[in-house]
Amino acid sequence: MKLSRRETLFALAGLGLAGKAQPGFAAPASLGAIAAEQGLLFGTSIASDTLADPAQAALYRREARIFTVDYAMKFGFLRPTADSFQPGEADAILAFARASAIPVRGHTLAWNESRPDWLMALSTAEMRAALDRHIDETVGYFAGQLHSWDVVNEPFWPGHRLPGHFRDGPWLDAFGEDYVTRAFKRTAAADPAARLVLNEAMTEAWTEDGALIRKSLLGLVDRLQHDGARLDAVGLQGHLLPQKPHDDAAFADFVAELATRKIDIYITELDVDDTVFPDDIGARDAAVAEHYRQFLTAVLAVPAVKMVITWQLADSASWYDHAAREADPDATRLPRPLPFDAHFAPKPAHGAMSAAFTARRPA
Ligand code: 9MR
Repeated sequence: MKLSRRETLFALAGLGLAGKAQPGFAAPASLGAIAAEQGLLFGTSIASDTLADPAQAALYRREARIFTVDYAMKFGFLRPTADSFQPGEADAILAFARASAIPVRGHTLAWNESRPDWLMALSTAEMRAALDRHIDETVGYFAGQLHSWDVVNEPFWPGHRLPGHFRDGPWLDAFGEDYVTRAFKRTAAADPAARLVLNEAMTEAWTEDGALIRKSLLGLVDRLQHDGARLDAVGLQGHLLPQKPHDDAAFADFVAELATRKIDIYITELDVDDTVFPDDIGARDAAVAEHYRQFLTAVLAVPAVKMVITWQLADSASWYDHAAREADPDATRLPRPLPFDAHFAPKPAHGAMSAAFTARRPA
């Protein structure tokens, strides 16, 4: 049997040797393995295009000890029309993960931004029924296969100027603020084994909005616990924006305050926006790496932080890359927000992340 180079890489990946087969660089130890030595779970989000590219699949399998489904479990993706349910891509990701014994996080059940047109045309009573049915059916369908669910995603958005700083959208319209507790209780009933996570963005920003989101999030955790809903972890996304004010030490204090609620903390969508860094790739990669190092060093000092997940692993798979190409198909300055480049070679961010993981004292 003669194997193509891609097939060879694919086969070697199963032995953990894929990096060594690639010319031009020696594979460093995997981020997942380095993190695991400190009792930390490292992983990445994943979409179906990764499964279609054997070299990329090998990279993801080698580096990650947990996956989050990037978009294939979102409401609008699973239910493009009122009566359809299309779990095919999510099933393919689960099968890929299962073959390597990598646990998977479901993302996400109640997010006011995933709202197909058909949903927005429903009456309030129909919308309520749609959320209940979505949770019962979707959580039931994947029950027993998931490590955790991001039950509610991004509940707050001060820009919408609503009471409590809640994000506007169908679920808030249908149930008011109680949609959050309702979603947690229904998810717990439909899959008692999955850990239940409240996921939020922008908590790292030291801006007026960031402060409002942090305060509102603490209040929501208290409310869920008061309402008797099971909450296992809070997910802090970590889409780092160097162009905005930030304070890693103060952020770590906020994370420690959250952890006093006896919940775990997951960093769920880590990446670094490189817009304001130099065009020169060496200088840009160094600046991105330093940003990762400082953020992770601060936040990993909090023992409740049990997991770090990047939003994809390779620059070419990043939502920043996709957005840049959509804005300008001929774009030459493509974003470099992640630890691996478009050829799947490790970047300085990889070294910075390894160093921050290694420096963490095991809990
Ligand atoms: O990476 C996701 C991208 O493929 C989708 O088009 C987009 C809209 O559904 O969502 C992206 O992921 C987002 C995540 O679900 C929530 N936090 C922000 C992420 C980046 O935009």
